[in-house]
Amino acid sequence: MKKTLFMLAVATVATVAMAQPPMGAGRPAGMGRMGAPEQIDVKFNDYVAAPAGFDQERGSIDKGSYQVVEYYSTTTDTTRKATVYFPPKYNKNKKYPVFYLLHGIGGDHMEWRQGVPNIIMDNLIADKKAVPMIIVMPNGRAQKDDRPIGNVYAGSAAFANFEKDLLIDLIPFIQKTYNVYTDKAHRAIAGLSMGGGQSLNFGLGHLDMFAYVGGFSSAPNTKQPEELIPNIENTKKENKLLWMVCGSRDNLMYNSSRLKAFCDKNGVPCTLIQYPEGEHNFVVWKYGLYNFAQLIFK
Ligand code: FER
Repeated sequence: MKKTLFMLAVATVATVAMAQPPMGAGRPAGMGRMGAPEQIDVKFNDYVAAPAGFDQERGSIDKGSYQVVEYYSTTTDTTRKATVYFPPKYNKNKKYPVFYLLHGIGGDHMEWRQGVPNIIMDNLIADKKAVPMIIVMPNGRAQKDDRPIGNVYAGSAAFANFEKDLLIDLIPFIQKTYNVYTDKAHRAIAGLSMGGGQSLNFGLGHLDMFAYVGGFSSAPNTKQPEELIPNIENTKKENKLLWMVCGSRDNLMYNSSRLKAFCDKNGVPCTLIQYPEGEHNFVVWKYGLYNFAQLIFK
């Protein structure tokens, strides 16, 4: 009872704090600090720091580019936006794999830009640590008005609804608009916070569509492990990568550690790195992108 009251109080404060999120870039302070302060015993994978400069622009290398694209969604019956990253020396005559990279509860198709995915990827590709790929950063709030305004927590259902938009509308749009591979071995999904929960839910829920799945500081929209992995042998056979990171100071850790504990118990290969002193912010998410991007399409 005491715990329930405490959680209610935390939830109420969170809702009030979220009522007027700041406009534009940046996210409300304290996001991710709420949620069950539950500790799950789990063995983390080793943390290896990213090299200095991994997120710094280098003068001497080829650069990729961003484009905001629009597609019609039958799910919402609206035109929706997505940011697309094209790798350096993008060539229409070459086929590319596609990585769907999802934002958090207060963001939209522009939020990931705070994490400079273009710089991180340009550097990785120049160093041959990642293969050239197209990265699609959609708006994961599948509803008619998909702007991150008002009480963004009230729009949680739209994050679940994005499963339809992604599978029925966005992926087919990307595949008919760009010269990309269409098999699951060339499709990855990862995201931060709400987008991490979506990636685990949709990625593990559609093993025929995504071979590589990542969750960075995944939020409480993450389904229970038994729901994510109802058939252990099938997941072991079909999934090529299940990779997670979360900050040691992030109260949302339990969403990741609960899945990691289940995987370890059942022999499902799974990585969870605890970012030392990490909070619910782009320090952890940039690290997630830097590492996840090196492990996919190989
Ligand atoms: C919650 C705490 C955090 C929650 C969502 C979040 C839906 C998401 C945070 C983010 O995306 O940054 O209780 O419930």
